[in-house]
Amino acid sequence: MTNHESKKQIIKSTLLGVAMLISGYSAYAQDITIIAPAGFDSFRTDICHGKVDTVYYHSETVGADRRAVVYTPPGFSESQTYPVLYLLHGIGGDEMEWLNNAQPQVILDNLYAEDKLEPMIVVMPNGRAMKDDSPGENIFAPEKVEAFTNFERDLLDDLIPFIERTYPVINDREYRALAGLSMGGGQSLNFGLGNLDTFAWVGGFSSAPNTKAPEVLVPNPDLLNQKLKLLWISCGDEDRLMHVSRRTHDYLAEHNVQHIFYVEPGGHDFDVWKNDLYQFSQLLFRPVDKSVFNIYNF
Ligand code: FER
Repeated sequence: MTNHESKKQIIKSTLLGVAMLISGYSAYAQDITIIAPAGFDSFRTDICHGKVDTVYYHSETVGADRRAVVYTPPGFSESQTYPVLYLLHGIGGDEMEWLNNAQPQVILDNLYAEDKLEPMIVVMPNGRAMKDDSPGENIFAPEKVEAFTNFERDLLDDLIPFIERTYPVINDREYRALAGLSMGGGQSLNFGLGNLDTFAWVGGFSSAPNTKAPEVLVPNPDLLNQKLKLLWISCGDEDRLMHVSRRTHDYLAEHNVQHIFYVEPGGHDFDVWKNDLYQFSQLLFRPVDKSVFNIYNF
């Protein structure tokens, strides 16, 4: 076992112990796996697979046709309706980043095979709302960073309406989730918490400094408790951007906003984000027991 693996194992055992103590060894606690088990991201030939497509939507915001990647679950049928997770990339990425680095379709297919996931469509857009939406030579160029902010209008006014015209989805805030990694985590918190009429499930994975200051992000803490089904904030314990997640968590805790704050072993990388997708996706579009949120806090 490598150092990293043994650390993960210790944390996993400790957490399971804590979870079992809290819940009095209930069956529920034993279902909670805080670190994704080995093989969660391995392609299996013995199960059904979802489908990954590239789509183009017209963006009035940008004045261009824009690309997005869409995953539909195994057994997808036009005669059913589905909730949607909008899943955003980081500062150096684009609409292919999740696909190329995490193979989310493999993680999700495996979860479906174990009956651990509500059927949902996952949309992976390009979060840089500008005509040349490639990362470019300087990913921190001011116009590139600004385009991440401008994506709020593209998402709300162009992409979501396109998805809802094109796919059999449920057009309701309780059936829309927004999550992302790093720069996309900041976008998810900013746009999700800023548009509670559109989203009820919000996740920031290793959120970047584009995340609004807590008092700007959450001017009305009570409203979050009323409206959100799930607010998820996670970060690797070795991530240099931890201060962003920490300050957001501290403010939420101080103002009694129910949320998950999940610190996991790892840095600013896809080992962490794959685990986040594995954990977060399983909570979506199902009844939420907010009283177990604290088992993720350690
Ligand atoms: C910064 C550091 C990191 C920042 C953004 C990032 C906008 C984004 C990192 C990522 O998306 O991986 O100061 O400012």
